[in-house]
Amino acid sequence: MLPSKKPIDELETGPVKRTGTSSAAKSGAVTVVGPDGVPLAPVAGNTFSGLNKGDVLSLDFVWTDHERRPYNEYLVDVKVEDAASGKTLFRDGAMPLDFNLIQKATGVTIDGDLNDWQDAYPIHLRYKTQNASGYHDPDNIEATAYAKWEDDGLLLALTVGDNIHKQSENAANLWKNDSVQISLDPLNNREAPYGPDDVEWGFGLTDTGTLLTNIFSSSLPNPNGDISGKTPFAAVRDEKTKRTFYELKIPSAYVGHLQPSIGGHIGLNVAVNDADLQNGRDDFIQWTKGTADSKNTSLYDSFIFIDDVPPAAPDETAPSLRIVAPESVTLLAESGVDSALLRLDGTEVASPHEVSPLSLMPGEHRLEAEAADRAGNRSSTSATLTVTFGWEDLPALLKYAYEQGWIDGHDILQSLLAKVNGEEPNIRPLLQEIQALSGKKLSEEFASKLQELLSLLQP
Ligand SMILES: [Ca+2]
Ligand SMILES: [Ca+2]
Ligand SMILES: [Ca+2]
Ligand SMILES: [Ca+2]
Repeated sequence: MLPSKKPIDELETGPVKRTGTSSAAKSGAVTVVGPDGVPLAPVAGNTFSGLNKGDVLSLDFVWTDHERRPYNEYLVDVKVEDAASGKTLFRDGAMPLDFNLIQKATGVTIDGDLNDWQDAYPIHLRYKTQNASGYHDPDNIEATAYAKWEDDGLLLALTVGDNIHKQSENAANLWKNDSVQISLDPLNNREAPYGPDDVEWGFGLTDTGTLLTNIFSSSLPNPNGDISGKTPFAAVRDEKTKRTFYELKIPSAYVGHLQPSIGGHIGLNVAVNDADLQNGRDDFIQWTKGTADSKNTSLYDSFIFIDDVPPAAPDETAPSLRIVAPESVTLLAESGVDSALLRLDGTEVASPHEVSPLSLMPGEHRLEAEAADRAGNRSSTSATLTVTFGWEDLPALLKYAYEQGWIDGHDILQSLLAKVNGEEPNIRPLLQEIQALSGKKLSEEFASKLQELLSLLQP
């Protein structure tokens, strides 16, 4: 499969490229099954004929599985069958998709733990054409590399499968043993040999645990040589799984033309060197040619800086609502609520809504709440607010009215309280006094409310 320049949710076709290897011209058919197990339909046929050795066959298939997976790992089953004999010429049951994409980094910690790379797009170093020896043994050397960008540099992570870890060289010679080489063509101007903007860095984890960083190629004013410990780099060897993890940052401060921004392009190549038993380098594998074999940035893939925030899982949960009463009425809604509405007796009120004395007459009141979240899920709830009022509530109400200034004068308050504090409710003299004071020592509105309340208490 050719590397994709689009993230998985925008992928429309999966192009299969195959180079003829047989001296006799071949005819046949290519089938591809997607990561979800569904065969991909060819865009314009899946057969070929007259494919000679060295000929390049390219066929497009319609990509249908857009589900994002951790580390953007999408495995397809590719099969090439010979038309004449029906024999399988080629089969890779778990061929991973590669991407020429550099994801924007958020929250990456350079610690050798690649858990923070699950949203990154991979390139896989696993084909015999990528191997120096022209032969590929997955146990001997294989790698997956990821790149991410920050405003001030490029982050890279590699998980390397290697049967024996060996690194006993110094920084300048680290390439001779197990190590990683990164080449950048920041201007993407594809020069050979390296141009003034191009750099080649190397990273190694020694057998004693020392971390080596060496700049093999750069032009002034960019620094050169052994910079071990000066830039962020971590490496961890796991002997159980025979894997070595590299996590590092190439800061823009060290590479003048490295200025990542969305939609920008950079030439990038990754090589992994392997030494196992002998002193020097046994083998290496590189994404494209031009780093470990020659110094040629025109052979590099052009990678695109993207900011590909994975879409959030669809929100199908309606917001939950709760009405809390009675001193104040508060609408409690979950976060993620886009709009919420509280109605009291059909009139919209703010939440929280203070239920002040006398603002609601005794009896039942209807509370209704509605909320919607950004996904358009709606929910509603309602409650009944029952307001009670009795003779025993009058002293507190009068004191409250005095504090509010509705009763003008402490003597008036005392006079009213005297009529209320009796053992038996005696409403008539109280009503007469209220009538006489209304608009004078009692606010007209309070007097009117109080009369209304007292009339409800009358037998
Ligand atoms: Ca990490
Ligand atoms: Ca090896
Ligand atoms: Ca360049
Ligand atoms: Ca090795």
